[in-house]
This record gives sequence, structure tokens and C-alpha cells, in this order.
Amino acid sequence: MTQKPQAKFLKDYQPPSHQVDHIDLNFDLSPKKTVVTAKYQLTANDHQTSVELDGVDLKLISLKVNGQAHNEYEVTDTKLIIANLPSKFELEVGTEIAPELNTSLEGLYLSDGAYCTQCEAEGFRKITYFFDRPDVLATYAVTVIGDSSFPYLLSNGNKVDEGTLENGKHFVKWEDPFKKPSYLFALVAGEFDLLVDSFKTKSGRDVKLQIFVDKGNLSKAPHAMESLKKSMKWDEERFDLEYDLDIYMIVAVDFFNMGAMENKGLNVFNSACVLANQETATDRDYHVIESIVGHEYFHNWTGNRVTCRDWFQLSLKEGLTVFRDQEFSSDLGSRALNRIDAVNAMRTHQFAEDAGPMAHPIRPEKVIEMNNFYTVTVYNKGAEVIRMMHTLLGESGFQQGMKLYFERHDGQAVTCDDFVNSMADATGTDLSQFKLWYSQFGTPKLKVRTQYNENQCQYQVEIEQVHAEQDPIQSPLHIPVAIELLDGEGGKIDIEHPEVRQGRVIELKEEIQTFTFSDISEEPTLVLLEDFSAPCILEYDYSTTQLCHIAMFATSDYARWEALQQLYTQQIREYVADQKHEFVLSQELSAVLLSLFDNKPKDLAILAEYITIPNFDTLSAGYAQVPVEALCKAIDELESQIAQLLQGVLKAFYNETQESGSLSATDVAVRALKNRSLYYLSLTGEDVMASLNAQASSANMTNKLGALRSAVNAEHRLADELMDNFDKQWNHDLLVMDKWFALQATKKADACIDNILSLYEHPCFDKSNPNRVRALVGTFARTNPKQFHREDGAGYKLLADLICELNQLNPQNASRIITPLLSFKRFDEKRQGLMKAQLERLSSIENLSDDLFEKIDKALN
Ligand code: 7MK
Ligand code: ZN
Repeated sequence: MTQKPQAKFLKDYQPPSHQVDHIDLNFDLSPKKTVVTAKYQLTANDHQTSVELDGVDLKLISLKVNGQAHNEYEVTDTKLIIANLPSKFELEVGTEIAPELNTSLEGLYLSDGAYCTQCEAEGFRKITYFFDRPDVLATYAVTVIGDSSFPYLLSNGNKVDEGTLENGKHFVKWEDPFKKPSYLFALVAGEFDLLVDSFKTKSGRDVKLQIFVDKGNLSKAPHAMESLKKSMKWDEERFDLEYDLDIYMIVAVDFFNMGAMENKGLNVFNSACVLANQETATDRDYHVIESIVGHEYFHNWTGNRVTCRDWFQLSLKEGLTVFRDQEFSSDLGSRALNRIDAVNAMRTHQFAEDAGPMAHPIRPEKVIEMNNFYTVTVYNKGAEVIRMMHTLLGESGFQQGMKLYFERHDGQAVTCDDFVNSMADATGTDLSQFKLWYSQFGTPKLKVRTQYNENQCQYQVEIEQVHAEQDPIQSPLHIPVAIELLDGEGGKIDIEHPEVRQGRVIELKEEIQTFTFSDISEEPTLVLLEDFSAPCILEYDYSTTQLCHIAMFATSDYARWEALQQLYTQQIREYVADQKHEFVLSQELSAVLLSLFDNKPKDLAILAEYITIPNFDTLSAGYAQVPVEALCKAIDELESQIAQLLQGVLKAFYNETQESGSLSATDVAVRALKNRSLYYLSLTGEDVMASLNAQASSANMTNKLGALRSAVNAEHRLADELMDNFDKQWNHDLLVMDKWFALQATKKADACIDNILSLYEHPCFDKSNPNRVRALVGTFARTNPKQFHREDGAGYKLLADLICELNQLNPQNASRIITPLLSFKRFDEKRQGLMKAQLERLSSIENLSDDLFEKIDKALN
């Protein structure tokens, strides 16, 4: 390393030196040489006579101060420093950029021939010299000039002018009346098919809705449009928030590092998060698209109207907006299924992040590369922290807090503390201790002990909070713990206790607290942390009998699912601890599982979740050192035992239940359970040839993929043939092929790695496209422990080789796929050595990006 990248600290925050109220931008587009002219008034906040503007990979071609050439300036790799300035002046900066050479997919770049931008977090500095920080808010007027081969020239806000120019060029001028930070700027230019609709807001304004997709994809846009209208309506109904511009545009592009981006009035989406029809998209895809369209729309208030003071506050907008999109999905669909989804994301990814070298608070305090902090911690744990406030304050208290937040801060760039203060002040609640959630990291543990006193009819629950070793905050957190007490018949015991809110929530504020419940006539079964009321790990010595009781009788579907997850985990742990014994499925658990089919829940999708066991990552969190082989074997054993146990009922259900291929909740649920059934049946001796073939030739992607997944997982002899047929049928559609690449990556046999290497040459594969890379190599490293953690190190090498190539091409993408290598300390000595060797190799490559440097440095040191 020539120079170690420098970290920025939250504690060093300084307000901006100048104020900019308005900026005029002019773009003359050309692939190799786009000329950007920026013109804006600066007013010094504190009589400064110099100014430092952000700019990266820019060629400065002109600089004027108050219309005059100005020579007192200095250009560095990352800054333009101008000296000897009056306290108020107009700056005009001309720069040149080359979108065609920009493979980082940040700033202005070309995606399959269309110009587009991605500015969050710090991409605007790759477009022009400016204060590229979220607390400088300005109105934007943008003129885009392009060839006539780019019929659509788009930017934020309202179109105010357009016309033709000489040499076949034309221009469009846009004005965004709302002040925004630079990260919300967007520009798109290209040829698209356009889906148009409209929405009448509750105050009666008509909003024009437009979705721009690649030519030929129009039939895949309606679902996103419906999702957008549902989002707009839901935000009016649940949060009393109305859209504020006259137009809302969404553009789908094929080359995009993330899911989507909430640029004011002009969202840019990864095409995978927009396009769907029944032949190409799974039920899961439909759900994800709806929630991402919602997420970006909800940002209009939580992110755009009120934005972040600095990037350390990212969770202010992301945690809150994830909470909002989760609530949107739960109000429109199944609350229990959505909760299961959210909890799985926490346990699979966030707990691991919180236990690894990249662990950070939801409000980080030290950052080298901001792009590394768009994490499950900031997003998903951030949403859990918002949810805890919701649990403590209730829906109406929470909404009062939101209202005050907008009254106080509309049009401002604020902090997480400002948000919590609004919640506290609006409801008269003391949330000072609660704020520690923004500073702590490492998943807290709740150690619970219970005691029943028969003579006094008293039940005592003692809860101790234990903080992770690396957590800087060792003082007690304010934790809402939802509970339920069940009697011997499975009935719910009413809890009457002065400290219990809404009959179910106890509040922890001390390190150890004891709650005593009176008038309890028999020893109850305790349901704890119901609905995952806090992002904690629960340690309570449940017996199998108690868990089975909860699985049968708890009031909520979520609690039953959770009990089953604990039961599966117990079984796996017993086997891992003593592999000499045969794997035996406990009698009690077997009885519960069978009973689920005697008396099926109304929602069959829930039943599919009940019989799905925790994944490798979730299970490995329970071990200081991950027993790779034993865990893989235990998972296989448990699945095959469940398959044998349920063979009869699954077969009956599979053969007797039809669905019509519609997107109704009922049909979606039937497909979920039928696919789960086929998955298990493929693991038994059952002849599933006909079912696999039939489903694989279905015109419905959920069914088709379900068959392929079952065949690949079971290493069925049909698997290769089905995979080949899929390739032939779908190689014209890259988004569909991503599903195929992802399946290739899950193959269990040793040939998996050579196969992946050969797929790099597949005509559909392209290392410069993040979707392809994530589908094939991301899936491999995240979900194929058997092959990724192979003892010859070939899995680690495969990942590191690709990261080497991506380091220059697309640092953000390289940095995102490295995660599974970082937690090497969790593995045995041999694997540790192999993983570490790859990290060391990566650490010494030339021009290592800041993104990779930050992670590798943290992991190794
Ligand atoms: C989601 C930022 C954007 C990771 C997850 C998203 C990104 C990264 C979408 C990009 C988002 N602001 O809306 O949060
Ligand atoms: Zn977001």
C-alpha cells in the first residue's frame, strides 16, 4: 500500500462551509466526452475565503467566479480547492467525464447503451465539483442535451422546456422545486418502452406515473406499476403521507449495483427489481418487486423530504424506510410470513455481520468507504430498532411521533437523535436509554431463568441481558420483550401485571430483572421474545416438550414457527455433538409435524415455513467454531428424516391439490407447499420423475424452478437434463438465466467449482454485470457451504480470483461478495489458514480499492 486510506469519524462532523440554494446543471452527453457545466451561488457560513469541493475522476475544463476566470485554485485526486473568494459569489465549473469508461456503476455511466446515474452515497462527485454531502440542500435545474437516438432525456422534477438543436441533437430542461442533497440527483437518457398510468392523491391532485423499460419489455412492467399505486395509497392511509410532485418516474436498467434508488421523482431500478410476468418471475420475485417499489416510494418522505445530516446517520432513512416497507408488505399480505422473512434475514445475515470483523452499530462511528455501510445492520437491524419503538409506543404513539418528526424537520438534514427525540417528545416517553441501540453492536443475549412456586401460585421470570464482548456499550439497554403464558391445555393465560404493556410486553431496563406473576395455578409454558420483539439471542433452557407445546398452541403463527425452528436446531445440535449415534427424529417432534397435516393451518404458505429447517448460516451462529462437515451432514440427515416422516402426507397433498397458476394468495400458498413437498419427496425413495418433468415444463416460473431446485438439491438423475432444457428455453432472457446460474452454484458435488469456472464462458455470463456475478458466485459463497468451505481451498480461491478481477472493474461489487471470506476466525485452523491466505493475497494487489481495503484490513488486523 502506498497510502493507507483515511477513515472519517462521526465525532468530527463539521457543518458545511457554504450554503448553496440553487444549482443549474447542463449536460452535453457523449460516451467518451460528456461536458458538464455547473453553476451555483455560494454563501459562506462563516466568512470563509476558500472553498473545498468534492470531485473524483473529473477533468476540469473551466472555472469562473462571478463570470470571470479565476486562477487561484488547486486540483487534487478528490478535491477542487479554490482560494481568495468573496463571502458570496457565483461559481461556474466545467468538467469533462467519460461515461463509457465508467465500469464502477457509480456517477454517470452507460448501461447497455443508456445513460444513467447512481449518486448515493458519494457518486455525485464523479459528475461535477460540488459539496457532495447530504446536508447541503439545493433546488436543481437540469438541462440535458443528447442525440436524437436517445429519445428520452430525464432528470428530477418537472419537465419545463424541450426542443431540437442542430446536428440532430435535442434537449430537455427539468426543474425540481424541492431542495435536495446531491445524492438524490438523477439523469437518464436512452430509448425505452414506456408504461403510463396515473394516481389521484387523497387531496385530489393527479400524478402522472411512468415506468421506462428496455424495448420489448413492456409486458413485464404492469406489476411494478400496480405496486407503485398500492404504495402511494398505503402511505396515505397508514402514515397520512401524500406524494408531492406531479410526476413519478421509474427507470429499469440492467447494470446496477444495488436493488434500486429513490432519486427525487426519478427512481432508477435494477431491472431485476421491476420486470415480472408469470412465465419469467417467481412468486417470490413478485413479492420482492412490490416491496422494493414500496421502499423507494416511501423514501420520498423518509429520506428525501427529511434527509440525513451525514452518512453516519444512514439508518435514519434506511432503518425507518425498511420498517415502512415491511409494514406495507404485512398490511397487504401475511403479517406472519413477512415477520418470518425479516427474522430469517436477521439471523442468517445480520447476526453473522454483528459477530464478525465488520460489526458496527446501526449508526457507525468510523467509516473509510461509505458504500461498505449499506449493510444488513444499518438496514435490517435499523428497522428492528424502529420496530421496538413502535412496540413501546404503540401504533398511535408512533404515528404521533412521525407527525412531530415531519413538523419539525421537513426540508432538513437531520440525525437519528432528532428522530428519537420526536418519538419521545410526541408521546412524553423517556427514550434516553433506548438511544443506546444506536451505539451498541454485537447481538445482545437474553438469559432467562424461570421458577414456579406451587404453594403461592407464583411464576417468576428472571431475565439477564448480556452484551457481546466487543460491544462498546456494556450498560443495560432498553428492551421490549413480548411474552405469552400457556397453560397445560394450550390455553392462553391472561397476564395481569403492572409492568406488562398491552398484556404482553415487558420492558427491560436493568441488567437483571425479575417479573413475578401471581394467580398462576399450574406451571405455565413461557413464550419468549414473541414476534422477535427485540434483535437479541434468547438463551432459555426449553425442553422438547415445552417447545412442542408452543408449536401446537401458541396464539401467533410466528411463535409456532419459532418453536419449530428451535426444535430443529435442538435436533441438529444433538447430532453434531455426538455423531456416532444415528440421527433419530424425536418422537415428540414427529408427532407435532404429523399433526400439522391433520389439521392444516388456513394459510398453507405458513405450513411450508413450519416444515422448513434453519439454514446453515443461522445454525452456525450457535457455534464458536463452525463444524462445517458435521453441520452439513446434520442438515442433510434432518431433511431426509423429515422427508421420510412426512412422505405420505406430502405425497397426498401434492397429488390432490391443484392451483390455477394465478397470483392469488391461495394459489401462491399452494405452490409454496407443493414445492416444499416435491423438495422433500425428491429426498425419499419415492418416484418423482413424472412430477419433476411435469413441473419443469410448466409455464409458471415458480413451479418450473421448484422442480429444478428439488432435482438439483436431491442430485436426482434428471437434474442435468432439466437444467440443460432450461438453458435452451431461456438463454434469451438474462434475468431468468440468473435463476439458473444461482442453481448451478448450489450443486453439492465436487464438480461444482469447475462447473462455475466453465460458466464464466457461458454466453449469458458477464463479469461486469453485478446481477450475473451475484447469481453465480455470490450464491455459491453464501449458500453452498459444502463446496465453498472445501478443504482443498478451491472454493476460497474461486471467490478471491474473481474479487481480484472486480477490484478495478467494479469495487462496490467486489466488496459486497467478499463477506463470506471475512469471518475466517469462525472456522477450524486449516480453513482459517486457507481463507486468511486468500485475504492476504488480496490485500497486496495493486490499486486495492478503499472498499476492499477497509474490509480486508478489519478482518486481518
Ligand atoms: C437497498 C440505496 C438506496 C442496499 C439495499 C438499497 C441500496 C442498497 C436501496 C441502495 C435504497 N437508497 O433505497 O436503500
Ligand atoms: Zn433505502
